[in-house]
Amino acid sequence: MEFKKVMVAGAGRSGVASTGLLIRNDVDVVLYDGNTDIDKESIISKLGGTTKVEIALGELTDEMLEGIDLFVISPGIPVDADFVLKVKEKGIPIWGEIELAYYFNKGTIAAITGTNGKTTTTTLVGEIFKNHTEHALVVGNIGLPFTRFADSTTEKTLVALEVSSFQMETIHEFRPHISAMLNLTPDHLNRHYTFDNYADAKFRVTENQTADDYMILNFDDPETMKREDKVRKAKKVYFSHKEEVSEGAFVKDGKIVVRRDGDDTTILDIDGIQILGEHNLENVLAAVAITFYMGIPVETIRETVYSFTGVEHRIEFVREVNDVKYYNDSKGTNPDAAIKAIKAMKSTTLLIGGGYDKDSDYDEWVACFPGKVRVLVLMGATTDKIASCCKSHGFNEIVRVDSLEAAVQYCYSHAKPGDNVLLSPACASWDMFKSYEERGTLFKVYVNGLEEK
Ligand code: UMA
Repeated sequence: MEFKKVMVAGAGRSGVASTGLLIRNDVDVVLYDGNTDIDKESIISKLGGTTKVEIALGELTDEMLEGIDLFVISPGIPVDADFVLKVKEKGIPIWGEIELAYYFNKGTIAAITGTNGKTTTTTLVGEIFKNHTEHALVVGNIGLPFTRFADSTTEKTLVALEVSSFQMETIHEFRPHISAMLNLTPDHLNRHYTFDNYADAKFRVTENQTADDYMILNFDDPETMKREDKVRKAKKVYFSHKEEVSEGAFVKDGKIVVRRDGDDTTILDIDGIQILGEHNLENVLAAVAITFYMGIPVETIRETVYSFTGVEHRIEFVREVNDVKYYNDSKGTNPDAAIKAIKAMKSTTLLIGGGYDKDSDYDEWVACFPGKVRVLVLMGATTDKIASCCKSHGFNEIVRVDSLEAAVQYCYSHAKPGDNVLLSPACASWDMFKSYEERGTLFKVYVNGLEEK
């Protein structure tokens, strides 16, 4: 590597994986984190007990930056944080984890972004890749850092990569062969400030693509299509469940068809899809388009879609207790995702919501409660904000609790036979939990502990 001494900022999943990659490739690394409570021993043990890393905690000083010729930042660190601006002023290049992984990568990448559906689509694309070749990787924002595996890729590797807006803010040369924009609704506005900034960050996924590459776009999503001229060189491919597109995947007579250069190929029957809801049909269409243009045989795509049952924490059925169904949608971390979960419920629902404040607007979410949500059980930092939004919509069935366990207990005591209990917070988890996975896993623990009456 052309860099001699690299500082990796953020000692979470992303930073630890980037540090490991650099150590494996004989680069000197300083792993930095602003949090002084971090246990150095546990980081070293995550890195396999290496002695080759220096760990620096607390305020970032000039001394710590001495000799550093590259700064790699984790997605959770804002690019306008004071210490990052200081690094920029010193003229040290700043890369995100995805750029670092790309530097080492030799495989062919399908990068999937958009506000919602990323994890389901990336997982399905990954399953299709895995059924086609033993050289498949499913990585990125999905929870497995790309840097953990980037240096073990070969020309044969197919990479299904979920990318977030945060990860796209810090790319330079990253160039996926296929990129996909699933949809755009406001999210992470506390970091990006405006919806346009957020959308621009996501569209950077195509900025280095060439005429040999493809960008897959959701034809039914107005905010995506409004910005399609951001696709400069890549060939544009669409997907739609509403109409026939000139190039790409669509639904015709109950089947998914791909039209490529004017030739139609029937891929599968939509009746064979097991994951429910219109949003999941969109995810399947996207996955079909991505894998078809990656050159995967139709039969592999079809068989994998037919056997795919969805991902953890996304409208995941947990259990039925006393004739009440419990669903874990901890991945419903923004209002748009949470609306989809409410719409997927077939009967009245006790909804558990609230969490970390990302400056979201909850109006549309609350507006879809009538006729669906009987009670909203609120917890977390956004409790007051959501409660006042409910009030302005005339929705008064609100209960406040101070823990997820209390929320589950309230629902258990008050649900009637035939009801659903849905954890779909419309907020990130970071005020009370480490991650949405931890929130969802705990929810399942509490639900699995409930007794039949
Ligand atoms: N930190 C600082 N200074 C700061 C902010 C954070 O030092 O100003 C430190 C924290 O003390 C902590 C570390 O940075 O030790 C945390 O790093 P991180 O927040 O980047 O978390 P990771 O565990 O590395 O996880 C990140 C992604 N997290 C975020 O984007 C917030 C994970 O996405 C991703 O799976 C992982 O890298 C692997 O690539 C999660 C996510 O919530 C799932 N993503 C958002 C979303 O999907 O909506 C974008």
